[in-house]
Amino acid sequence: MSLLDRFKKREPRALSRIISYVENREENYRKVLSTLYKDTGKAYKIGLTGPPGAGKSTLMDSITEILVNDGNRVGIIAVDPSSPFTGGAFLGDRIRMQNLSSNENVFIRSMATRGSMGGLARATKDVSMVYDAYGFDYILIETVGVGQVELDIVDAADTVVVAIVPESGDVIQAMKAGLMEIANVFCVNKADREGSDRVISELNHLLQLKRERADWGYPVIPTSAVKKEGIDLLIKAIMQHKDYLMESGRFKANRKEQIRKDIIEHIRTMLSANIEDQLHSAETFENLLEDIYNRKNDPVKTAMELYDRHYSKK
Ligand SMILES: Nc1nc2c(ncn2[C@@H]2O[C@H](COP(=O)(O)OP(=O)(O)OP(=O)(O)O)[C@@H](O)[C@H]2O)c(=O)[nH]1
Ligand SMILES: [Mg+2]
Repeated sequence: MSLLDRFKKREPRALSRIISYVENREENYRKVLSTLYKDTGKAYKIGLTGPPGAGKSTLMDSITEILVNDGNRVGIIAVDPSSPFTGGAFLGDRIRMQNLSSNENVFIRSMATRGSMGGLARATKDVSMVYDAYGFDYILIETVGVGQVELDIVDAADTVVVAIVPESGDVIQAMKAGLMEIANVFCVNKADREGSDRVISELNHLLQLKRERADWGYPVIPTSAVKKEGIDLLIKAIMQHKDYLMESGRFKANRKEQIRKDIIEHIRTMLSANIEDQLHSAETFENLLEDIYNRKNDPVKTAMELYDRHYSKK
């Protein structure tokens, strides 16, 4: 049986192989993705982000448990842009998620920085597509909300949950990191600790204006991931957001916008991979460099001419 056949039969090892294949950008990986596309479109994607240590992995664990008990298949992507290899925090994540990883309806993949940061966001989207084709009902993407890459990653989700904790300054930190803009649902985790009421009212206050201007309520849900409290309400809020997206037509609009970005991103990656090859294979390139160095030509004009010759179809 071919790898793709085994994938279609939902063999976890085939899933692993295809993910690695796509992640490592192996030859023809685009063809594989393209073949899989027709089987996608059924999974709902939930992004979970927030400051380091907010309890995101613990939340994912509790959310997954409920979703799986309801008969869903769940694929998890844990992104750690700061870690160049799988270790440290991931080890903790793995131990935490041990119960789940032995469940046949749950699949967990950790992803660390590979090549460029943009590459990580791309790989996350590709893996999420593979998950979708495999037949997961929900795809959960965890990432630390600290930079643009993370924002790009959650941008590929349908519902974005931002988790913050009662530690002082967390709301302000979240605002600075741009998390307030991308959140659809807020979760104040570690609500078993002191100070959560203050954070909740701070958040509610900040969201007042946003709520008035929108037709979505931006709920704030207190949770305790370790005590498994409030998780059902958090899931309910996520499902309400899902319904809201579907009924308002925003789901389709958002997905089409994601597709648009995807196409442009694929083309951009192909072009930039190709551009150096093209230029270096041109015999005259060395002469061009010499001429530019000697001020007989200039880099801008050269770039425009080369672009016209290689890429623009008039
Ligand atoms: N008191 C309390 N502790 C919690 C709660 N949720 C998580 N923790 C603890 O907080 C620590 C960090 O939890 P993680 O789930 O690893 O947090 P994270 O956001 O995934 O962390 P990074 O991925 O490293 O950014 C762990 O020691 C958890 O046990 C909670 O609701 N209450
Ligand atoms: Mg984590």
